[in-house]
Amino acid sequence: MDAALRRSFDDDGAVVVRNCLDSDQLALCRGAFDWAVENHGPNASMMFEGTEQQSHVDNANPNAKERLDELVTQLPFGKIFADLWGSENVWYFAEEIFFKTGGNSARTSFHQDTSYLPWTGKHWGNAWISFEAVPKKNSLEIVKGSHRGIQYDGPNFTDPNDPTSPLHGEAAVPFLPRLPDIDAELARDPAAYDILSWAVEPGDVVLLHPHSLHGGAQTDPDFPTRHTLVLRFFGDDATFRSLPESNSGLGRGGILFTEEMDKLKDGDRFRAPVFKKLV
Ligand SMILES: O=C(O)CCC(=O)C(=O)O
Ligand SMILES: [Fe+2]
Repeated sequence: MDAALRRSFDDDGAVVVRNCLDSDQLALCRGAFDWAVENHGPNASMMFEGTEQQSHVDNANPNAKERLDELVTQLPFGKIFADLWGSENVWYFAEEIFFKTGGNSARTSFHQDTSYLPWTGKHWGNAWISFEAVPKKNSLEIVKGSHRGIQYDGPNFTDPNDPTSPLHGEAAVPFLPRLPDIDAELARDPAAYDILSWAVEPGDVVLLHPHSLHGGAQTDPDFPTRHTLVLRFFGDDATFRSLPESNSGLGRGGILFTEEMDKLKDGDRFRAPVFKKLV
């Protein structure tokens, strides 16, 4: 792997890999996406439910696990993340589905996945795979270098007009600071944050560290539909870090793989036999 790519991931928290997936691999990913939309799992939800801007999200569908564990053996991410992180081992965590349609889906508000998932460490990565040619204005956006920054509270994705409405809230232990309203600040001053985003073609994949502040741009009449499959991976430097105690509805280990998370203590290596080892 190109040393520059490794350095960019380390410094910036995200890189784009052009032509990462060939057409056969992309077709396998699309098959998994379509199956997931037809077969909602217990964690499926509507982002901004009940508004015109709602969009479909599903996360770690247990009914898709076998199929996705098989899929990731056909994809290059084990090797790519081993090289990108400098990790001896790479495991697959699970998928997330983002389906925005109707030409008016709100953006996925800026957030860190680590507000919802009990994770810390350097060796974490999301592979963001979209099946359309996505213009830059509708693509994933990452605050450059924020994977090295503090942990914020996450948005609860209930009100598209309030992109920072807190998930854990004031009473949470430990308290996490409320997110800045990155979109509002950028509207006032485009230089307020250094934002990374790329126009992508089918087969290009954005790799990002899930602690980075990131958001998925809205759809609009020029680009009405986005189908995105996110696959998450971790390596040697991946540690369990419990979520705040709060009335968010998430337990200390989140809502995914709770049985496995219950066995882990703060500071334990993030390991469980349920996660498929790729490298
Ligand atoms: O595609 C999106 O809208 C959001 C993606 C995201 O949040 C993620 O990859 O974790
Ligand atoms: Fe995310």
